[in-house]
Amino acid sequence: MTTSSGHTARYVMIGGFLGAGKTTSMLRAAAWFTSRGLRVGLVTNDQAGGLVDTALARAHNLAVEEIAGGCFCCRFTSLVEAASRLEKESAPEILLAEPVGSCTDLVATVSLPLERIYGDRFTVAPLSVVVDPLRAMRVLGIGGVGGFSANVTYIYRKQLEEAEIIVINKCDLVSEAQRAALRTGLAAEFPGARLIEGSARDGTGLDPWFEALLADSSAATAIDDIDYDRYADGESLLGWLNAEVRLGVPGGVEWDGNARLVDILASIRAAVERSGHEIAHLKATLSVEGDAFELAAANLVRTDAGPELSHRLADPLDAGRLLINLRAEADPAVLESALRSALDALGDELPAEIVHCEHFRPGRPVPTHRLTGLAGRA
Ligand SMILES: Nc1nc2c(ncn2[C@@H]2O[C@H](COP(=O)(O)OP(=O)(O)O)[C@@H](O)[C@H]2O)c(=O)[nH]1
Ligand SMILES: [Mg+2]
Repeated sequence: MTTSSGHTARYVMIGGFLGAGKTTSMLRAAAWFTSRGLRVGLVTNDQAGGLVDTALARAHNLAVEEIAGGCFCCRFTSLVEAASRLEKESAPEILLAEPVGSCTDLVATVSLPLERIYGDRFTVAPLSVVVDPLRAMRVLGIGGVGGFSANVTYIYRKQLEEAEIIVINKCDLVSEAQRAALRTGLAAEFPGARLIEGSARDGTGLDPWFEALLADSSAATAIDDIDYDRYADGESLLGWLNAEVRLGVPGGVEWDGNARLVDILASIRAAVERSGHEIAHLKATLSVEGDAFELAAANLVRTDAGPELSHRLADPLDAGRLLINLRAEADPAVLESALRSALDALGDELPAEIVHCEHFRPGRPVPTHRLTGLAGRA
């Protein structure tokens, strides 16, 4: 099957658990491909709208389409439509797609359907799964304590099981000994995957990965024994909160956006910790009203980690728009009250108005397609 334009894009899916570094890696990959003269489009994905990842991609001046309200596998048609819009807009040769971080079974529900149904439009690159080494050591029982319950861990392992490339990211955060222990553990448990080690934040160690994404085709097989009841239970244990907040007053007193953003994340973290829950990812952007390119971004990826700024605002501001995306193994109502208490703590000097807030547990995954086997592979 060929499109009217005859255009074929390389579909590069970068999976991995919440907070592993998928978006940071995608932005690195986008820069790497672009510097080699390739046109790149991005597709971001989430269970809800108002995405920090999309705001970040736009701030990097990249062509991006967002699929909100469900994962790629459950909104497969939206994925293909998003690709079509990008094709019209900028005819990307590389489509970088970030699935929801609590999603798995992507070979059966996304890669194989793309190959079999839309093989004229897409070549599928190997499926990558990015891991945060500290989180991976906890989940695989190699080091560290605390974390998620059994069915959330089940999703984490299933993600790794279908990976063709496992990227041990954030190598800057671990010792050589920890890295070696993780490498050995991953190689023993997931022997079919190629291992890459690097740091998306500083861009080191990733060239062999990007070269493979450009040169190789996916030969992944679908997970053959996935239990959708466990998967659905794991998903539903994760509480989701996406909120948009107006901060400050146009023309009013100026304030330090970078510092306030860190304060807000630190208060939310403390409130979730007091209630005894594990944060998977808390991310936020603070942008100057009406300017998508001027923003601060901050994240934290474990309850016992502090917030880190990854992008800074150059100047103080009077009014800004805060986007918060929080995923934790907690009742969503706990997440909402953590947000409200963090905003209350700002006091009268920085007025905060929540303009949009969704908090929920993701529903059972019901994929549009689920294909298995190797039929149709070139
Ligand atoms: N130290 C370190 N932090 C990283 C690295 N890559 C990503 N991060 C941070 O990890 C957090 C989550 O990253 P993000 O790309 O949003 O993860 P995603 O949820 O998988 O898309 C952010 O604070 C990033 O700045 C890395 O190589 N080293
Ligand atoms: Mg992301």
